[in-house]
Amino acid sequence: MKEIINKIEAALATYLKPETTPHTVADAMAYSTLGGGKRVRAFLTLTFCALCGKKMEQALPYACAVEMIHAYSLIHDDLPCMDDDDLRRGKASCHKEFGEANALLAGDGLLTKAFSVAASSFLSPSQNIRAIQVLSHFAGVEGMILGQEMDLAYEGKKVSTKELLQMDRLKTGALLKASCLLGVIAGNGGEREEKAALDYGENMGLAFQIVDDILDFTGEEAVLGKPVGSDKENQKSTYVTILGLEEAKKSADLYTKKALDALQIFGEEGKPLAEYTRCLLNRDR
Ligand code: GRG
Repeated sequence: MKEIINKIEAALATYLKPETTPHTVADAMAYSTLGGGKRVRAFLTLTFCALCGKKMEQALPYACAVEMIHAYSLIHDDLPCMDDDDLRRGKASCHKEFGEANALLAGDGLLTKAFSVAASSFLSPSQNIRAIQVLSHFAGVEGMILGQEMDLAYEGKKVSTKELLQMDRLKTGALLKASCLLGVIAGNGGEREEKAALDYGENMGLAFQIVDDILDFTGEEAVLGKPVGSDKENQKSTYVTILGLEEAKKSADLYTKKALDALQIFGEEGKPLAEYTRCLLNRDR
């Protein structure tokens, strides 16, 4: 795993080399993207490519594109007009380090660059076009952005489990789903693999967000690298604030199990990803 993560870090660093564009916003983009984060999304892209029988390296541009979109979402999510968080990945959040306007631009820069990275990958033009469509659909106004809109609209309101589920599916699940699907596209997988990637991403995404909610309640700021208790402070609707800790844990178990079921089609080859998925359920950051 360490080897795979190193490949991702190295590829991201080549795309975000400050010397190619030496100015504050480029520095802010590199600051928020490099040297932090678990790289879950990029890891999924590379892994699904390998599960389709191809070298995982060929999915690196798509994996970096999805990590850039993720980094942009975190920068914007931390802004005072959103969650107003000062700490991210164990260091000052982007707007605390570079100022609000530069942080906004750094997010915009990462979002835009992600599409250029996907478009100029060495895969076929039809794969690149599909990858761009997938990224814009799942990260866009029908996906992650809509989820974030719901998150803001639900602040201070009592929401149903169904509404909560839909918000999480979009806010967090959509980009994770896209990460898996991008791996299948890079690996030239077929309908069967695409379906497995979507099923896995859907359920793993829900489990991932529920654990994120649990960590906001039970985690330690020093380990998490971001503030704890911010959901309660911001009157957010989460699995923990709505259903309580025990029910939240049960739901995370349930969706992890469903995610693992989706990997069955890969047989033995799917076992390392299954193990990784179980580790995510028990993560502390
Ligand atoms: C367009 C102004 C504007 C804002 C967009 C879309 C958006 C803001 C925010 C996305 C919503 C969001 C941040 C959801 C949380 C998803 C989540 C669980 C993030 C944490 O992911 P990890 O744990 O983080 O993978 P690391 O740091 O490990 O990469």
